[in-house]
Amino acid sequence: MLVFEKNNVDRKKALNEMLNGSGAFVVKNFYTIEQIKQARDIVNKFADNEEQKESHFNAEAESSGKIHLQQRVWNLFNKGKIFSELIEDDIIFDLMSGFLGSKFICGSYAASRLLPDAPGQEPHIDYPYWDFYEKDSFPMGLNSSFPQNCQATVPLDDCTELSGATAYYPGSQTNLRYPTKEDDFSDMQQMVAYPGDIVFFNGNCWHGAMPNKSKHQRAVLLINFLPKYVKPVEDLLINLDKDFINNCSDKIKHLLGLNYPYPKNMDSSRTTNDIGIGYKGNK
Ligand SMILES: O=C(O)CCC(=O)C(=O)O
Ligand SMILES: [Fe+2]
Repeated sequence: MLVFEKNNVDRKKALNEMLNGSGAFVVKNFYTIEQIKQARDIVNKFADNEEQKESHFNAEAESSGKIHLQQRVWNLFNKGKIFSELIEDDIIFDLMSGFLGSKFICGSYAASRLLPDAPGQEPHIDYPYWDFYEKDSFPMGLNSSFPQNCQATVPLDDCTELSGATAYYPGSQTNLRYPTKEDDFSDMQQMVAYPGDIVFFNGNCWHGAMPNKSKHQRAVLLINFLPKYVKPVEDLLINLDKDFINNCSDKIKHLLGLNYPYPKNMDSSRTTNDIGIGYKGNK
């Protein structure tokens, strides 16, 4: 995993690392500890007080009666201003524009909290490939030559080998395939990172949360980014009120897909000619 500081992120190297290299990189000291503390307090408040929410790849936790030791807090856009502040960073926009196209969107913005003794997840790949084990539901010829997702992980606690830092199999993103029980995971590494850091990885890279064997909680923010044309996994708009939409920044509108108007009600559109470069109409 390549390592950068906030003031020396090499965009070309970083994006190449995600597509062709290990699949992941970390930017150290990206956020202030104060920002992370604010986010952590809110995540903990929701995780402590809300009922268990849907999560994924946790068959082991479920069958061993430990599913409650891993918790999700979904749709962070409506849970505090700090979450907009963290995601609308210029460097994130620059990196995601290069990786997924300038009209990239946010597909999901959640937190994953592992309490002590939480089991890990099964190795998997992320949305839109998270059910790629049903390969016949995907187009023929689909491969990993270009990215259709990117994951960002923002540690709210120390993510160490002991506390269950996300494990990944370096380079596995270069051959798009859903991992199976028969695969050898002995070369797995962990994305060790600390509050203030942000980790980016190609969601086609085999990965999963590891067991939390420490005595403290391990919470992270999990952000899924997608190209403009992929249907987001989380319905982020449904719980956002009009005030939020009217008052949020252009970057948040961009992330919510509001700058890309499809599907559109063509019957009520007032535009008579929209898409096209217009060369025949040029005088
Ligand atoms: O919590 C983690 O470390 C990773 C979570 C993850 O990969 C997922 O839920 O898709
Ligand atoms: Fe994942």
